[in-house]
Amino acid sequence: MSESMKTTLNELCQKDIATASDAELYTALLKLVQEQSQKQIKPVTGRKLYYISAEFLIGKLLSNNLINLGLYDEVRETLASIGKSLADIEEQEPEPSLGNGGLGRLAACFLDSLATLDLPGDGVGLRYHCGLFHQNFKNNIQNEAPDFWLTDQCAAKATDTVFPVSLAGNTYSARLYKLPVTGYEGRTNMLNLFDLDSVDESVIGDGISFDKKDIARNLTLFLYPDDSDEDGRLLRIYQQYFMVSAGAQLILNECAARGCNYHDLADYAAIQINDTHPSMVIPELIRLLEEHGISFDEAVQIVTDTCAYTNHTILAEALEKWPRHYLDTVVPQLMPIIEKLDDIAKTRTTDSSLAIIDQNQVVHMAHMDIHFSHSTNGVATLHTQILKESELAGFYQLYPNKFNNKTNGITFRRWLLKCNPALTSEIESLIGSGFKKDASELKKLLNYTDDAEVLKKLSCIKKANKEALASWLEDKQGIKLNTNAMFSIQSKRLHEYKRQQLNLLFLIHEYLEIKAGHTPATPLVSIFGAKAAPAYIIAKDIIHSLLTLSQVISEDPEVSRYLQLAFVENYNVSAAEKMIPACDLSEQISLASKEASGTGNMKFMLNGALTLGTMDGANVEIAEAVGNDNIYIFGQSSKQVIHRYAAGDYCAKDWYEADPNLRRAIDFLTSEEMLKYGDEEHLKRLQNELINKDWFQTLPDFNAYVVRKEQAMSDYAVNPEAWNRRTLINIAEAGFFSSDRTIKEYDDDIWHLGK
Ligand code: GPV
Repeated sequence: MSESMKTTLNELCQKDIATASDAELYTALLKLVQEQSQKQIKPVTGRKLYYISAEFLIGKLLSNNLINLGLYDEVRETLASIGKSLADIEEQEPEPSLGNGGLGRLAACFLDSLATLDLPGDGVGLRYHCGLFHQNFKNNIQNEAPDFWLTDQCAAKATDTVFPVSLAGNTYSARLYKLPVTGYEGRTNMLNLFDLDSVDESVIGDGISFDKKDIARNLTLFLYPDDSDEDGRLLRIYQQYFMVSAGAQLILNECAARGCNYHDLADYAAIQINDTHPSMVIPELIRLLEEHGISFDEAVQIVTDTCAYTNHTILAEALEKWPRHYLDTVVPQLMPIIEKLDDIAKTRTTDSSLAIIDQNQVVHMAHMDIHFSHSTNGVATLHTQILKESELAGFYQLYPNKFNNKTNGITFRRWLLKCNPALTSEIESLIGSGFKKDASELKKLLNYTDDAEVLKKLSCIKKANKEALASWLEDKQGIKLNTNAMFSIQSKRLHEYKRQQLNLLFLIHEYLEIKAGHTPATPLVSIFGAKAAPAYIIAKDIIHSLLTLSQVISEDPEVSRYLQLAFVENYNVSAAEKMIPACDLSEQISLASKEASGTGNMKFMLNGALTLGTMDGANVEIAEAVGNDNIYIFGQSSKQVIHRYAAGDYCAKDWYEADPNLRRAIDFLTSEEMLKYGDEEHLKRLQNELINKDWFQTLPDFNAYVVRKEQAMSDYAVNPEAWNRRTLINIAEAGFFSSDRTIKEYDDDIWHLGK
C-alpha cells in the first residue's frame, strides 16, 4: 500500500477513505484520473488527425485510465488495504453506450493507440443518450429497452462551444462535449461528441419507440435508429449531417487557431472517414471552404488531400446509398455540391457504375469517398484484395495508388492488461514488461513452449478465468456453468453472414448425438453474446432458436452433463472483458469473403484461445502467424464462395436433402422438444430460410464444421499439455494484431501526424 496514494484519496474524498462508500470512492477516483490526464494534454504541432465515426465503443473508462496513467496497481493495493475492491467500485460506472460492434470498438482501440504513441489525434462523433439498446430476454425472445448511460459523472463534459447546423432548412445548435482519452505512458487526446440541447429522453415510448419526425427531441437519442421506414432513414441522414457539419466546423476552427489559412488545411488536418456514415464531411467541407472565399476547384483539391476513407465491408447492403430526394430534403445545401462532384467524376471515367449519382437518382456515399479522398483502405489483407479484385475493381483500375490495406488491431491495454491481469503478470514474469509498449516482444514467449510449469500455469489461469465468468453469469442470469468443460465462445453482432446459425446446427447435432448415446470427447460449454438489430427478423429468430435450445438442454440433465448453451444477455464491452479471458475455442465462422476483418478473433487469440474459423478476414493472417497446427480451419474458401455466388446456382435444398445429419439438425428446429419452449412462427421461419434460401451458405460448411470442432474437442481432452502449448504459441504470435502496429501503419502511409 502507498501512504501517499492514501493521502491523495483521503483528500479527494474529503474524508478517511476507510469510511467512504463505493460511490464516494468512485467519485474520488474520477477526480484523480481527470487531474492526471489533464497533465498529459500536449500542444499540437503539424498535422492532427480527426477520426470521424458514428460509433466509439469505448467501454468503461476508470480502470483503463488508471492503467494508462500508471496508477492502477497503486490504487488497487491501497483500496485492498482498507478492504475495498477496485472491481466493485468499477461497478458504479455505467458502460458508455456509443457503439454497436467491431467498427466502433476499432475506433476506441485506435484512440487508445494514438494517445499511447503520442500522436495528435481526436475522435469526432455523436453523444447518443441511449446508444444502441439494452437487450433482455423474455420467453426466449430479445427485447429492446433504452440504455440510459449518461450521468452527472459522465466523463464527456459539456463545453460552451456550439456550431450552427442547418437541417432541412432549420438551424440547430450542435453543442460540443469533450471526453479525454489518455494513452499508456503517452498523451491525452480528445473524443469530441456533439449533441443537441433540446433532445428529450422522455419522448421514448414502448421499448425503444419514439416519434421519428420530431428531430429537435430525438436527434441523438439512439445509435442506428430503425431504418425500416423512410422516416427512420431520413433520421439517419439528419444524424450523419449533424455530426459532420459540426465536426467540419470544429476542424476548421482548431486549424485556424493554429495558423491555418484554409488553403493549407491539409498541412494541419488529416480526416479519416470511418465507413460511409461520415461521408458527407466531403461536400460539407467544400461548402465551408467556399464560404471562406476559396474557389470550388481548389476546395475539392484541399478536401481530397485532407480526407481518407476506410471501408469495413463488402456486403452490398451495408454500403450506404440514399435516394437523392432524401438529401434534397435534409441537406439541400449539399446537393448542388454533390452534383458538381458527380460531374467531375464523370470526366474521369466513362464507367457509369462508378458514378456518385446513378441513373436511378441514388447517391452512392462510398463512391464519393473514393473519388474525393486520397486513400481508400480495407481492414485485412484478404478484404483489401477482394475490394481490389471484385467489389471495387473499377475504382482500383481508376485509382490504383489510392488503395491500401491496414489490417485491424486491438489495444493490448484493454484486451490483455485490463481484462486478464493474471495472464499479464505471468507474461511479465517470463519476458519482462517491454511487450506493453512493443507487442512484438510477446514472441519471446516462444522460449517456453516446452516448459511444463509455464504451460500448467497457463491452464490454471484459464481455469480461474472460467470460474470468474461462471460466477458472474450465475449472479447475472442464474446459469451454472461446468468449469471443467471446454469453453467455446461466439460473441459478436448477430448477423447471418457471421453464421451463429451454423453453431446452432452443430449444437443440435451434438444434442442429438448425446441423446443417441454418443458422448463427446469433452464436456462442452457453448457461450454466445450478440445483439440483433431490432428490425432484423431472421437474426432475432436465430437468437430465439438458441435460447430455446438452451432451455431444451438445461431441462435435460442427461445431456447437460456433456453440453451447455449459455446466451449472455446484453453483450457489451464489459461482458466481453469477462468472456474472452475464459475462452478455449474462439468461434470465427463467417462465410469466407464476408467478414472484412473481425477483431474479436484477435482478442481471443491474445488471451490464449485457439481459433476455429474459416479462411476469412483476419483469420487468414492469424492462421499465417500461428501455423496450421495451432488453429482449426474449415470450410469453403473465399474463392469458392465468390465463384458460387457468380454462378448463381446455389441450392440449399440439395444440401439439406443430401446430408442426413444436416437434415436431422434442421428438422429438429420444429421438433416437439423445441416447440415445448419455443415459438413456432420464429422456429419455422428460420427453418424455412435455411432450407430454401440460406444466402450465407451455412449448409455447405456444416459437415466440415462438425468434423473440425469435434477434432478440437478431442485434442483438448486427449492431450491437455499439447493444447496448452498451442495456446502459448497463439499468445506469442498475437503481437502483430496490436492496434499500435495498425496506427503506426496509418500514420506512416496516410496521416503523417505532427509533421
Ligand atoms: I460496414 N463492421 C461493423 O462492426 N459495423 C459496420 O457497420 C460495418 C463493419 C465491422 C466488420 O464487420 C468487421 O469485420 C471489422 O473487423 C470491423 O468492422 C472493424 O473494421
